[in-house]
Amino acid sequence: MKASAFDYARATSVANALELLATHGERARVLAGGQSLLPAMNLRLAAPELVVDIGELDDLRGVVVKGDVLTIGALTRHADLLKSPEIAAHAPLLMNAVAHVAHPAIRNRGTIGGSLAQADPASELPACMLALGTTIIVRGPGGERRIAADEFFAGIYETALTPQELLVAVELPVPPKSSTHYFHEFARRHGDYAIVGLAAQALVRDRRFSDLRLGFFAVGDRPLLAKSAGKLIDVAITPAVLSEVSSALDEELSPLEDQQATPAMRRHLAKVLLIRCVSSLLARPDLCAGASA
Ligand SMILES: Cc1cc2nc3c(=O)[nH]c(=O)nc-3n(C[C@H](O)[C@H](O)[C@@H](O)COP(=O)(O)OP(=O)(O)OC[C@H]3O[C@@H](n4cnc5c(N)ncnc54)[C@H](O)[C@@H]3O)c2cc1C
Repeated sequence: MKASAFDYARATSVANALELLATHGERARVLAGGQSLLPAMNLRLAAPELVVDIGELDDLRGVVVKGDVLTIGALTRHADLLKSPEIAAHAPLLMNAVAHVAHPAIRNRGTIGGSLAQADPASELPACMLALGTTIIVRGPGGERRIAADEFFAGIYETALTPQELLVAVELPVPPKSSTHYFHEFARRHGDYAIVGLAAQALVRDRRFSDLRLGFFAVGDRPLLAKSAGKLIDVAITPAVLSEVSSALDEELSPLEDQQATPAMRRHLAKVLLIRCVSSLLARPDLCAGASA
């Protein structure tokens, strides 16, 4: 199938993109890498009257570290994240996660801003943003808004963005050198969307967590920052504690049914991931053997 007819405008600046979006509102759609928008248009799941191409706005591209803040421009491609020394040094979780986003051809075009604005609940990067405590920076007719990642994702393909707004960057606090991370997803084949996945960032002292952020994906209509993680902070982790946290996590999940898995299977896999994650972050294989999923 082919997309229905649409007008095309190549934005010459962020201000120009915002003008176009302000004038055309819901009839316009932003085009970044096109890896989600163009298939949706070809399938007639999206039919914008105007496509605003921001692909040449180079000031929205790149990774910068200033003090203890890492800023990633919205147009930074997945492939750029994989190659960035700043990401390798300060946000290795992202590097692990991006390797699971689709395939090289898609990663060469797809952008971080596009992935977050698309808000697919099975996407890797939104869950990473929760785990990393990211702030999402958005510009619109009223100026700039800074939105915490856990308030940005509002449902399947839904975010806090209005049709007049542009996601311009994300800001991550640079994690302490001693912090550690975990990423894993269950997928039918490498590069497929996850059946269930987990992106985690932690601080471990004396074999206890002093901080632990668990970003689950494909477990509901949006990525989930698990509150149950709080029960693992500053306590000795035993199989019994882990089992209690697994049960609490179950309450937080609202998995959806699709062709890949039932809600029961997703709940089970999320608990398996939780236990493997904790065991791996604490370097305690005994927890995997001792705790039941
Ligand atoms: C075969 C295939 C497999 C895929 N597998 C995965 C996968 O495993 N994991 C995964 O996460 N994704 C996957 N994707 C989806 C895609 O790679 C991502 O959603 C992402 O790369 C899209 O980024 P983009 O720059 O191409 O966004 P676009 O397609 O250009 O835009 C996506 C949406 O975001 C909006 N948008 C884009 N940029 C902005 C901005 N700066 N401000 C406001 N709105 C904006 C657009 O209007 C559109 O609604 C897959 C896609 C394909 C075709």
